[in-house]
Amino acid sequence: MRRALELARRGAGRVSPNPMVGCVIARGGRVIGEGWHETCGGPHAERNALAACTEDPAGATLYVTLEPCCHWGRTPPCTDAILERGIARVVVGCTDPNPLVDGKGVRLLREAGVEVETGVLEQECWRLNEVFFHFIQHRTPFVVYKYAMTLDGKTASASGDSRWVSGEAARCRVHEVRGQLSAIMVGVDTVLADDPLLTCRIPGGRDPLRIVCDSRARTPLDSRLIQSAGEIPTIIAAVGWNERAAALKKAGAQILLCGERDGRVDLRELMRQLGARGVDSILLEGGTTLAFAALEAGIVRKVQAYIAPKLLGGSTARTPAGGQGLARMADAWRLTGLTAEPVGEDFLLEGYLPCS
Ligand code: AOF
Ligand code: ZN
Repeated sequence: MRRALELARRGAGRVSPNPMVGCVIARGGRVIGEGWHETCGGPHAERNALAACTEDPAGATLYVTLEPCCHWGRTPPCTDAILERGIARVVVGCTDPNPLVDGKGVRLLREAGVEVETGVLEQECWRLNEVFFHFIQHRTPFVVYKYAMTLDGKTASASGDSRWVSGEAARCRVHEVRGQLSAIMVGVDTVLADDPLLTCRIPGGRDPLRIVCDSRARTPLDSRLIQSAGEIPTIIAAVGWNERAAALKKAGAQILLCGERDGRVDLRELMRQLGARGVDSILLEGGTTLAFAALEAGIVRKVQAYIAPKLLGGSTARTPAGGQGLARMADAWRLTGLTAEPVGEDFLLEGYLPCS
């Protein structure tokens, strides 16, 4: 399964909106075929592995990171291919939450007499396609709330200096993530304070769609975002039409009108609208107010906190999420599946929040 995971990753950036899937066929501890899902619309991992077999796979074991499909999509069902070639045993990483599959692939194989084992390296297999799995179930973007802070929890000094909290390796990693997710979202206060460009600045990287939560359409016409809106798609999410919105539209931005909640953009509605446009993932990058609002609205699925080995102090120094905050410790949002990983001189802590 580890090898199948490795193979699956080769599909990165090529299979979207499909999941990355890898497959290994083995007999008696010997690998006789390998394959992965290479392009959206192309054959699935199982069919590629079966086609690559160096001997007849009848009676062999097939390891696959995702439950084999049993439906006709752009390609025929993998379960048919598995049965036709006489595979005796199938080992599955995680279930395919696609409502067209969702356990039916495993059931069909079992009913046909194939021995099926599920849940092998399940967490790794699930994480590999967390965006796909979320989007296919909810049709709203998978939101990653990312921030960098000092070990004492500050995102800037008391005087407002924030360049840079984290080291070069961590900043480089953020650009990689920007290239992997569909969109990046900030609050208008971040645009007013930092005038960010929000592009992916690694060689060969792809720029994400840029979204500004800007209820009153205050994004300046001369901001770097709007100046580049002709080349890089830019959405201003506002609550009503006004002259500024009209001018931003003329300058190349798309204006998305949403309902209002507490004087701000209704984030849950915004997520539904973006999902309907096919935006499957968002990196939430800035604004302490927006961060808290996003947590409160329950739209955040994953948290990525880069922690720098630095101390700043300062009772007025900014922290990652501001807003009103929660009153009681017992009500705190609790992450699950927490992992920690050194990235250069910093640590990256990642965890998940449940759907609400
Ligand atoms: C598998 N193996 O390698 C992949 C699967 O339009 P299609 O035919 O490509 O079907 C896409 C759906 O098939 C996708 O939404 C997901 O549920 C599943 N992907 N399944 O057995 C694979 N890529
Ligand atoms: Zn399939």
